[in-house]
Amino acid sequence: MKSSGDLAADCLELYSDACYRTSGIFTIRSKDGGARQVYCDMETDGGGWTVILKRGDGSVNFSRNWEDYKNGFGNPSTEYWIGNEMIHNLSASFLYVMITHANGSVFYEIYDHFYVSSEATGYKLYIGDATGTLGNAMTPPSSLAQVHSMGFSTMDRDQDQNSSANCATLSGGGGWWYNNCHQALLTGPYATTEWIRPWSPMFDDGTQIKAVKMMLKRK
Ligand SMILES: [Ca+2]
Repeated sequence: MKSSGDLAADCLELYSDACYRTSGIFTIRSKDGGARQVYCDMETDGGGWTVILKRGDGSVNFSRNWEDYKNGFGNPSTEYWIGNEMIHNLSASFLYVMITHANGSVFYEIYDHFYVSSEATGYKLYIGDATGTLGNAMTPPSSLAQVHSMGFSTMDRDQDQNSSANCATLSGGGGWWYNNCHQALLTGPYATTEWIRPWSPMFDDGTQIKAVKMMLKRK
C-alpha cells in the first residue's frame, strides 16, 4: 500500500510526472497527510488543473456552514467543493473559471494569481489580473463587488463588508469571498432565479447556468 507521502501534491504533478492526459478522479494528498479524491482537468489549457469547485446537475446542496466549506463536501464525480483547507494548501496558482451556459456555450476567465490565506486569517483571497471570454466579475472596478482581499463568509461566519446583513444568507446560503455583496458567486442555489448574479453581466441568474468549474494550477 502506498503511503500518503507517495501521493501527488496536485493534478499538475500527476500531469507532469505521471503523464496522465485524460480528465477524471484522482487521489492527491492533503496537508494533514491524508488522501483526497479530486477531479483533475487534464485537457483544458495545457491540463494539470486541480478542480476546487465542480457543479453541473444540482445534486449537491451548496447552502452550508463554515465547517463544511472548510473541510469540503459533495462528490468529485458529480458536484463538490474541495474545501478551504485544500484551497489554502493548493493556492499561489493560476485560477481558471469555466462556465457552461444552459444553451451549451462555454466561457472562461483566467486569473494570473490566486492565493487564499489560512483559516486563522479568515481564508482571505488575493487575486490577480484576468483575461478570458466571461469578463472579469471577480475584480471589477466596482468596490462593492471586488473580491480581492476579502475574507471567506458563510451563513454562520460573516466576514463581508455589508455591515447590516450577512451576504451569504442574503444570497442563498453559498460560502464565498463576499464584499457588499457580489458580482460573481459560483456557489448559489443551482438552476434558480434565487441564484442572483453568478457572473454578472454575462450571467445574471442561475437559470442561465448549466455547469461551473473553478480550478487551480501551481505557478
Ligand atoms: Ca455582514
